[in-house]
Amino acid sequence: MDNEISTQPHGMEDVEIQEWLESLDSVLESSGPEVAAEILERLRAHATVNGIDLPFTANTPYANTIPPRLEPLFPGDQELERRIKSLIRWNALAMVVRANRVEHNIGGHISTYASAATLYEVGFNHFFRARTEEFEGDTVYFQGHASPGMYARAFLEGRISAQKLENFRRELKPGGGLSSYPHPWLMPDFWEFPTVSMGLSPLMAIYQARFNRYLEDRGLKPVTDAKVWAFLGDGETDEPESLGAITLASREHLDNLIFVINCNLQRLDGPVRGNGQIIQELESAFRGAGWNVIKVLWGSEWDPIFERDTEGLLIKRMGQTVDGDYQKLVVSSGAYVREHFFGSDPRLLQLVEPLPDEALRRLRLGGHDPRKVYAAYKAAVDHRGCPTVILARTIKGYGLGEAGEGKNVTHQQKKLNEDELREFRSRFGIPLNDVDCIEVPFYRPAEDSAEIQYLRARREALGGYVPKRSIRSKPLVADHDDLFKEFHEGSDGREVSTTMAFVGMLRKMLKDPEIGKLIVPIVPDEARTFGMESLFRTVGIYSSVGQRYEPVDVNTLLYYKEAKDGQILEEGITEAGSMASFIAAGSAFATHGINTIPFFIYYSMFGFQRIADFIWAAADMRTRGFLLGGTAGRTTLSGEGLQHQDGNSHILALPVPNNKAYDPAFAFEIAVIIQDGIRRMYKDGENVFYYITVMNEPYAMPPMPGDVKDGILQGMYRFRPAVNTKAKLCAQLFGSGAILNEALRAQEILETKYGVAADVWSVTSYKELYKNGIECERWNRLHPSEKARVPYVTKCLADAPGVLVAASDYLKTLPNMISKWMPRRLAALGTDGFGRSEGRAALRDFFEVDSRFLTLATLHELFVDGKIERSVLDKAIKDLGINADKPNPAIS
Ligand SMILES: Cc1ncc(C[n+]2csc(CCOP(=O)(O)OP(=O)(O)O)c2C)c(N)n1
Ligand SMILES: [Mg+2]
Repeated sequence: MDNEISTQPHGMEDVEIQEWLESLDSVLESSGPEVAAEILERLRAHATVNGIDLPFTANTPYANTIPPRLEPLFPGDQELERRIKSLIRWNALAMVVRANRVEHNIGGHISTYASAATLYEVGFNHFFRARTEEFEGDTVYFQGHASPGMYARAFLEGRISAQKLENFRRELKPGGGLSSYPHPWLMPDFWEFPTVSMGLSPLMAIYQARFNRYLEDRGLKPVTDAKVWAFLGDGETDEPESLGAITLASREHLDNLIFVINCNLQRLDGPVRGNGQIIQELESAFRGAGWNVIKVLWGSEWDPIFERDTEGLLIKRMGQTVDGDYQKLVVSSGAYVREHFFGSDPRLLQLVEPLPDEALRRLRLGGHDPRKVYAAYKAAVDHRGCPTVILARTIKGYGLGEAGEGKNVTHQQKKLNEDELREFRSRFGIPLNDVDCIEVPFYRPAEDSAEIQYLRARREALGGYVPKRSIRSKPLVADHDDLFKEFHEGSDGREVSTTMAFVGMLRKMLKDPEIGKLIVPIVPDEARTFGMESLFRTVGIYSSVGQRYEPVDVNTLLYYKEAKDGQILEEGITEAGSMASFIAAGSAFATHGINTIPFFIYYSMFGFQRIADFIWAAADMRTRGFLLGGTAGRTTLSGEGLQHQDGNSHILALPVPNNKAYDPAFAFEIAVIIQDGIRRMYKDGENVFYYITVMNEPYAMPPMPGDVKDGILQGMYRFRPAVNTKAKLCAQLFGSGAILNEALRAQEILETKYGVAADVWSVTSYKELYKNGIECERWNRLHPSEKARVPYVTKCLADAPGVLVAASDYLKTLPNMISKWMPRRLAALGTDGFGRSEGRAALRDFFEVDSRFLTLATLHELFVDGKIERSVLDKAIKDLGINADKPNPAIS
């Protein structure tokens, strides 16, 4: 803070600099900014050619991007808008304070909205257009922790009752409450996008904006000027997802996308960059990525001071001040600011000489000045050719005074004492007396007050209220029996993988008259892995610019065809980005009223394991569609090793309540699951989405053995009963996915070598069986005098004789979690442990899930039941070639 500022590099004369500046001014005046920019660009090139080493910087000075002379007129009634905003501030604060008075530690945030109120209010009064019959509307991602402000506004709008506000964070109260953050699952008529897991919404917003273009380019929706707005915290930008896709946005020229970053310079614990400048850091990142950056740093009160600063001293001083100092300065007294900021140079002091200390203290930051914010938004909305980011400087906890303004603890401030409440009330002119205000009542002016009338009129002019979620798509009508029938027939002995079978279905679905155009295949650079390259040619890869080059393989049948109306979203190596596309496509039934059906196929290990939080957000959003975990199974993906071989995802899918997870073995199973899924989601409007694992192991696909559709969907069915119905030794074998074939082989070994008659079941979904089991248990507990419900597993196995043995390519937990609804003890085999770079046979030996281990496990269970001698076991271990002293795969 105490560096002496010099403006004379290498002894250059003031007058010389002045001349250069004056001539630029005159160009600006006579020929405009474009010519001035051209001259500067030429100068830069000239300097470089002449050996002048100009340091690279993507930064502009620490000043507002839009100069006052280019600011548009503010179109609103600024005084009324200020009063409305003050009321919202009060009610937002009241929600949190009241909630915490009733229930200590119920939480909530005051400071985030306090800093962002102007950023939102300018949007609500002038920019955010609602979704209407005629216009699709703008899409707004609200910063999660600012939710009290959105609720408080909806309260003034008459959309949320005082009782609901009273029950902020108390959703289970009679009459209902409000969820802490934006959760469409919890408030499906209000919130559209879950944003509170920080970093997700910026990435989702980018892909949403790109998906909007995709829908337009494919003729699924009209071309409009609808915008996607994403409001982020500056601390949030540290999440890798936040900035991870910004180059996609510029590459795709997404001028329908606007980021507003609330730069209050603070996060939860303290400053975002105490020793640096987060705004400058973000500016260079975004400018470097090709975004239009608009900095809104200083409020109107600063304009005359800058005008007096003909030497550029002030801007230089601002550029040298670190955020830690700024955090202190903005909440300090005028005298302090004069001494510590302007006092570093007598010439700076002179600039503010006419201003009394009180005026110095009141110099607003840009993000708190509606005129500056309006100018930035207007420029962003009008900007063409690339996305815009607005970096708005604000104060965290603005208006809280001693209760937290700009303090490091402010993020978690939830309580104000009486004096602090009175001060806040006075500062924002809330019409409550000294006694009433300490009760922190909600305050809504009369319906016919100027404030309410204005607020309603503004929203009416913008098409209605925001946020608001509604489902505008019409249900599908066809049943698609014909589409899926052929896959019930089997492959006639031809060896195909379930992935190939799925791709065959996808190809057919793409041709369907009803759903063909709605299918959105999404792939993160793995189409060839899954044998999908034929689709490149038939439906094309989406590219907003078509194909500007002749592809190297143009003479081949399956050339790499990019097209403006291409249907495949080939996202490149980004599972997170692909998932964001999945979310955009799978929620279009609400966002756009379009039933797009996404099929996102990826390396299964890089799904739930890598991007689980996006999947959780998709669930919250009631996203529809199909996630396909390709190359799935710990022992079915050979060669790749421990980072690729997935024995986890069906476990990781368990916690997602509305996700239906299937591990099918055969083509007909997949056909049944997908057909039923489309019906549930797009015809019946169920809020579910699917996870289906598909494998790359080729084998003959059998025909569907009778009508087992219901069993497939419920999670299990008897695929191949034992031949010998009179055998003394019996078993039930449960297999899933590619491991089902091991169970079928074990069935033969057991029958021919050990006289054991085994039925083989295909368990298509342990998750479905588990959910059904716990649902029955719960119902029975709550209804003791009614007829008990019987879990589906129990029903299936009611008359099934013999010992029970299960094997899957996933952790043993899966079968174990349903064993309690089985009639007897279950032996579970699975693939707990790290994978190996090996072939399938060796892997199944290593993980002890092949037909030999299934046979041994069955014999062992029979031995435990006293049905066979120990010697049979000893001999079997030898005969089956099992190494009993091999390492334990679970821990090696
Ligand atoms: C992924 C994730 N990590 C951590 C948190 C917890 N958290 C909530 S708000 C917050 C600080 C937010 O700071 P900033 O993004 O600057 O927003 P501000 O409130 O300052 O506007 C943190 C760490 C979260 N919500 N999400
Ligand atoms: Mg912040």
